[in-house]
Amino acid sequence: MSTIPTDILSELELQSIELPSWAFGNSGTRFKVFATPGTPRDPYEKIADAAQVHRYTALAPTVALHIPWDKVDSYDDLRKHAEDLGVALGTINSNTFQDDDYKFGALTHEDPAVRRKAIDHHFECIDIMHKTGSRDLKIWLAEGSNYPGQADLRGRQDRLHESLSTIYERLGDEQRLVLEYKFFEPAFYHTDVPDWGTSYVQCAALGERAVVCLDTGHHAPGTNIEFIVAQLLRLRKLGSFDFNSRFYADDDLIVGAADPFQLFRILHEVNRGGGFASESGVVFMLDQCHNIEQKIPGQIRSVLNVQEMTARALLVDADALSAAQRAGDVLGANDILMDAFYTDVRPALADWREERGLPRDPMRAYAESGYQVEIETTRIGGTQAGWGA
Ligand code: RM4
Ligand code: MN
Repeated sequence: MSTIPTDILSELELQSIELPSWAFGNSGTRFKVFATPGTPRDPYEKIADAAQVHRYTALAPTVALHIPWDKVDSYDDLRKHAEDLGVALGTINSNTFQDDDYKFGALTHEDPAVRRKAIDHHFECIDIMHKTGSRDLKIWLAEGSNYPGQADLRGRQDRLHESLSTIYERLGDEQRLVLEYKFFEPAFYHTDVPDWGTSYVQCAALGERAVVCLDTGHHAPGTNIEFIVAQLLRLRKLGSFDFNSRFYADDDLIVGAADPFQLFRILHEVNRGGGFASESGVVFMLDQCHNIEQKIPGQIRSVLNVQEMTARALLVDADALSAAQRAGDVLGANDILMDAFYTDVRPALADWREERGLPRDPMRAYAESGYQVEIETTRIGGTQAGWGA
């Protein structure tokens, strides 16, 4: 008998994880970018690689784009290309962190001309969203200061609000603004959107279609991320995840690789808060870079990790857990949660795949497919994910 009951197996059917186009380009640390053979040379090839992940897992039907890294002449054409390969275009990510004008900020800059330029970039992203059929505009800002006294912290929050309002007003009725936070980097002393509270405050001031993006790598070590998930779901402000894992800072490693138990705890709170229901609007995206491993298998492993920990989270006996909580049964409650976490769901998920005409072992099926050999021999001169492309 399967370790996963049928109702949970059918719930897993609904899972969809969005892939970042930049995961397929070369990327590295600030010390070195190692080129990987077969790297995509343009957005079309990134989408083709992303489609491979979906093909072997049925878990990744959409691909997020980053502007300007994924700029093309015709978005209609790119959209059709994606559809022909069985995937769709997803979130559009803006970029205000690679231009000299933004040295002292973009949406928060003292100079209205610089703010205007950054706002116009977001307008361009919204125009693209209309063509790609994307719902979400995701904004991560590299803004802050390095030395106490350098910047007017308070004035920058006011300008941020003003700039975000102008962008928000421009969105279509079905579109959303998703604001991502990160506790440090590239600025070292203060960051304008460092935490979920600031993102929440800025989003709440905009309106219902402004929501928070939680990147799992963007917290100080030891932060209880599942608590933030529970809180944002309560407030109906959890817009999306950027999944990855980290040992020390913003490492962008394979989700669930560093701490599978943390991923389980996060997904348990997603389940508790109704975040798996499509009405919740929560997008489960990866934000990862594979700098020494092969990129397509890196993404296949990642979506399988999310599926595996989702299955375990769905296995938590909710009634027994709340009975134990109400009874003050400290260790009993903990046991119930740990029982689900320790359940090996891998054989049952292999069966799940087989029943749906998918390979039992997607990593192996991809390795044996010949796709990797083909891209390594035919693609010459693949580019970096973004920086220096
Ligand atoms: C940031 C953040 C964003 C990503 C940029 C490149 O740390 O995670 O999501 O778009 O990096
Ligand atoms: Mn991110």
